[in-house]
Amino acid sequence: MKILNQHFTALKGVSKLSYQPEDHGVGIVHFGPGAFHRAHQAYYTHKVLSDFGGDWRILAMSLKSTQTVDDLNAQDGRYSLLIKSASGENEVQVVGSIAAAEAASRTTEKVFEHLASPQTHILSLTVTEKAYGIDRQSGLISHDHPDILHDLQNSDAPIGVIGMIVKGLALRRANALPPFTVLCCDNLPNNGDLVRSGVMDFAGKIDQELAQWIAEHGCFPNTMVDRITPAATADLLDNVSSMLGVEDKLAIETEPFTQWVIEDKFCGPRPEWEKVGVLLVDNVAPYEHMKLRMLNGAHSLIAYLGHVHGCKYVRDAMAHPHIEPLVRRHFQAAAKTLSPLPEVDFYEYAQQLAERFENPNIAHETYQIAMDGTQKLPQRIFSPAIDALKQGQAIDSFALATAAWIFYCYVGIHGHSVFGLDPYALRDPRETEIKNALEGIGSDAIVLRKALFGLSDFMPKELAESEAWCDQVTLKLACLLAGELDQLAG
Ligand code: CS2
Repeated sequence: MKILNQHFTALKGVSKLSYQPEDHGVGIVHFGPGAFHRAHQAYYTHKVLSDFGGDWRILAMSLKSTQTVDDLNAQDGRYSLLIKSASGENEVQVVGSIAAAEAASRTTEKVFEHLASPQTHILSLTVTEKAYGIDRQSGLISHDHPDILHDLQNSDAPIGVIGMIVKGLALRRANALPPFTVLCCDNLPNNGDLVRSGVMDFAGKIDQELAQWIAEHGCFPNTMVDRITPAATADLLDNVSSMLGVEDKLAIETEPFTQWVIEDKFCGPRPEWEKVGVLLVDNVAPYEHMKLRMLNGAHSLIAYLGHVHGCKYVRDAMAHPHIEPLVRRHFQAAAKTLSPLPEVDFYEYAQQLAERFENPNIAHETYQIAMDGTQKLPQRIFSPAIDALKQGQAIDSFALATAAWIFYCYVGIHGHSVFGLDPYALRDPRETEIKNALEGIGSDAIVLRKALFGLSDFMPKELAESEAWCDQVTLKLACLLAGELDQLAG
């Protein structure tokens, strides 16, 4: 939308596009063009296009929603990214790396056309943890995931992530092209390896030769992605309209900090992301552990404690006299479970995280982060807890995060007269199971703890069988139920 760009260019503090997006071909297909993608991968690729050019525009596909797709197409893929620093200085960048968008619920024709084209080299993904339908323990596809079930029966017309990746790869093979690199950018442990494993299992079930070809030629680098990006709200869009004098339905706010670490294991060409700040490494695991355990783990702790204690935003929890010390303690507990990373001081990283969380200009809702707890806790809280147990380190902060999640589920289902909270939706794919488990069992901490530990394939054996772990979670939960937040730091 030319108007968007012209309006922006007239305003002070707005970086206009320094390239003509239409001059650049599409080289990437991306699934999941939500706020995070637009603040992160699309931003890095935009910087490459700005500084170095290349045919690296992105064709974006939304699996579930149609609104973002319509808005993207109406704005020619352009949108403004508001980078809000703690000091109050805002920077606005117009991003031009998204070429067009499609909604899977309508048609996937253009997406598969691009996936089968020699010009496309990468399929990147930010679809959230729950969308894949891969069992985390076995790495095999989950036969109770609706998309997987559908796609196994209809592999030519898939509706889910894994089915679509496999169809895309099958088309490449049929066209005698090398595979595209599958770049998973979701907060999952060993995200590339996990997706490879699910793809291999799915492909093996529909076409053995295809599975063999993927095994030999496929590339699924692991990645670590980081940029705090709240979901866009009506307030944000109003602010942007009045600030810029133009309506931008896709505007998003984000923080100045951004990080992307990728294993340099691509099947073909890629944008020169390393020239715009991306770290290309041999092994992402230590970075990923650091981020998942310190940032995301603390985020989950904040989300569950904060939401029930009246902290609407992360920054409010960081200003809460009892919650803030617990967050700082969590950073330290998580850091103790990590292998050293050359040139990274975990203490400084923790300091930086606290400052990022405190950013007064970022309105990151605790309720947003609280979503999908069953999908997030395993890698953020349970894995470091298992390591801490093995190494004889303190587990109380991980036990607290787990108790806080149980308490959040309990309050969501029953409400809480002491906190004056009405019930709320948990927004978790296992919400019904959680509800059933907590139905009519009262409010005793042991009983509640046992009920949620009993969810199938949820609590790892190492923790479920640890008396110390079970006791700690029960103890913390009892404090929360009694409204004794001030007792938890001890
Ligand atoms: C958050 C993440 O919503 C959540 O679960 O913890 O989205 C977090 O903001 C990002 O991973 C930061 O990079």
